[in-house]
Amino acid sequence: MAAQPEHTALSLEAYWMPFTANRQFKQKPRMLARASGMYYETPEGRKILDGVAGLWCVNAGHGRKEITRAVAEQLEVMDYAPAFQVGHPVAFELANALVRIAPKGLDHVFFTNSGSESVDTALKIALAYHRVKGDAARVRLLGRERGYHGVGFGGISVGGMTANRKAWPTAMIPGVDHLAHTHDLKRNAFTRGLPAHGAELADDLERLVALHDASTIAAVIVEPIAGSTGVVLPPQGYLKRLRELCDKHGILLIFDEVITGFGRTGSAFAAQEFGVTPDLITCAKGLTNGCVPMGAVLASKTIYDAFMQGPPGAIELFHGYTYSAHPIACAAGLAALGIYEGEQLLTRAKQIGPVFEQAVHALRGLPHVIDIRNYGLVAGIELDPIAGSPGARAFGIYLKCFERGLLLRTTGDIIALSPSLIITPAHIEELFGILSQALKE
Ligand code: PXG
Repeated sequence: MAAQPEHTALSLEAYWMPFTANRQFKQKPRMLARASGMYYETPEGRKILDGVAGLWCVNAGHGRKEITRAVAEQLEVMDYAPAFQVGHPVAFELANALVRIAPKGLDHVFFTNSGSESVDTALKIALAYHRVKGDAARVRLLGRERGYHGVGFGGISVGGMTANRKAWPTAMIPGVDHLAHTHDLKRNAFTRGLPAHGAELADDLERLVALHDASTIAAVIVEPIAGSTGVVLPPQGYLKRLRELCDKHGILLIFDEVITGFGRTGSAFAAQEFGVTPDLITCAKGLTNGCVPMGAVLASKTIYDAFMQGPPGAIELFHGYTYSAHPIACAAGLAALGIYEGEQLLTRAKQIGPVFEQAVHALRGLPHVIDIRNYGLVAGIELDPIAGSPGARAFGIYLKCFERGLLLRTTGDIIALSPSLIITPAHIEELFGILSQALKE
């Protein structure tokens, strides 16, 4: 392997890092240089256990040679093909492969390059769908408090993350409203699996229908499990109730499965795990095992067919990206799906989940831990904030863990864990050994 440049010799100034405290980072950088299986390695050769599958995306573990080969071969055969008015076989193959693992009825795929683009695409499809059906008054989009749907203008508008709404208050697209969130520590703290209380919060949709009238509402978008705002699980029965209410009012239901897709919950998609089929699913991340940027929107036959009614020769959906279905991303996606299916990773969270659950709930009672919640291979550990310094407690743990060889994510004072689906009991022991030590101190 080629020698890695010493990060101390690198100028760090030019790169404006995303979602990062740039000045703090550049004072004391944390660099990753290599990755294999469950581990990263720093430029100095220190191993770091990856507790978050990169950023919820490397579901089959790092450095999968099957994907490397597929990408290299595709680059040799055809590096790029235009996405508009011509096709290439791998795009159709990947769409077919996705439909095979998708919830029944979601049988069409629109390709994007990220979760954010998937969200904006799904919202645009929802608006256009009602229009092509002659129901053009349905223009409102509903999200949920504490939702995260990426960083596009559509995504931050339906999202319920305060920091986004504060930074760009006038950039919100019009006609958006929000359901109440479902996070309820009083009733549900330290629940294993789905919380018992809160199905009735889905009825908040009735409040918005009463306010705006159903005839103006196009779609509701929610994450089946909210990730970025701190692992918020759906109360038992909540998603079913939301589906019923959407049906009652002719509103489309969109599941943002950017983090729950590709086996995180123990099924290919959370929709299958929770037995609720939305009209549209957004996904990204695990689609290519995080190797190549790619996202997708899965759409129902009803939605797709509604668009296929216009004059022949007319473009049915005026939308797409230069890199939609990029051949390299498609090759990576096909190889990733091949690994997921070949190694039964899409359901592996069901087998290893109980070990993970036991280990995470063993942190109960450690200093400042006010909640622990988990489902499949995702967990949230909520800490009591330091008065006047929200987020500081959890970020302190993050830094300590990094020094000791564990990569976590934190959001506010919530630690999120979302390891690759290949995690073993030995890795789980190592992960929670480091984390519990950091919490104890
Ligand atoms: N929807 C959901 C539900 C997401 O979690 C996006 C959309 C946007 O995807 P892109 O590919 O545009 O980033 C996401 C992204 C974290 C974290 O630490 C989560 C995300 C991104 C970065 C960090 O929780 N999710």
